[in-house]
Amino acid sequence: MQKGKFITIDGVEGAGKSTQIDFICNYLDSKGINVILTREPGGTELGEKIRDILLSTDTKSMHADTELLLMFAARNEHINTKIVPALENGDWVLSDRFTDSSYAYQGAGRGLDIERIAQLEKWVLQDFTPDMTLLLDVPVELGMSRVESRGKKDRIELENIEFFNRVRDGYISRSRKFPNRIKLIDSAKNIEHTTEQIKAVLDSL
Ligand code: T5A
Repeated sequence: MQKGKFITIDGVEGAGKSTQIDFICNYLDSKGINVILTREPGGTELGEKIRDILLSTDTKSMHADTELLLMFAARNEHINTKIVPALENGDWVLSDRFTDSSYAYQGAGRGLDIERIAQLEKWVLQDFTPDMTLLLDVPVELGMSRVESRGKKDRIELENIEFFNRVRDGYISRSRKFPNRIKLIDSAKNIEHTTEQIKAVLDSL
């Protein structure tokens, strides 16, 4: 039986997820909540190996279905060996990205059939779903400009602007489909403005 809460944070590149994760962990900690931070793809030893395959530019080509299946393979390991045991232990889990990324990147971005993603989700997750998803929204060009100084791009970051605009639209349409779970956060202004909105939705949880 699940005792802790499962929170996910999602959005396009440069939306500010990593920046806000620090705040969320400290805020929950200040409330006496033990929070386990994890990420996708990855989060487990096997998942991190799959992440390397997925994001490395040494991977010269990958069929879109393979990309989707690898995301869900890593997720299956993640849920069963890390997330669910932590929740059952009474901890809260914060995941940097989760299944909404697959709908946005492989669905809206790559153009894979949403129904097939839903079938995989049903198979791997059954009815398991985050208690709350923080969707950090930023115009794609602004997000890109924030991460540009990092230099070398990973395999997915090499996609063009049209791809990321489809990803962003995919996220927004998911937030409209699941308004109770997915909280749309405007992350286009300064860091403090984003943090204030996140604090308000965490308080509601
Ligand atoms: N993926 C993942 C899929 O395709 N399908 C899936 O199912 C899953 C799970 C993973 C990749 O995998 C793909 C999606 C991704 O392409 P990742 O590790 O999650 O990648 O990394 P990114 O999304 O690339 O993370 P980024 O680091 O690019 O973005 P963040 O974490 O959102 O941004 P952050 O916090 O590092 O901020 C970037 C810069 O902006 C500044 C920060 O200080 C930092 O310098 N910043 C702001 N500046 C001004 N105002 C604000 N409000 C700011 N917020 C942050």
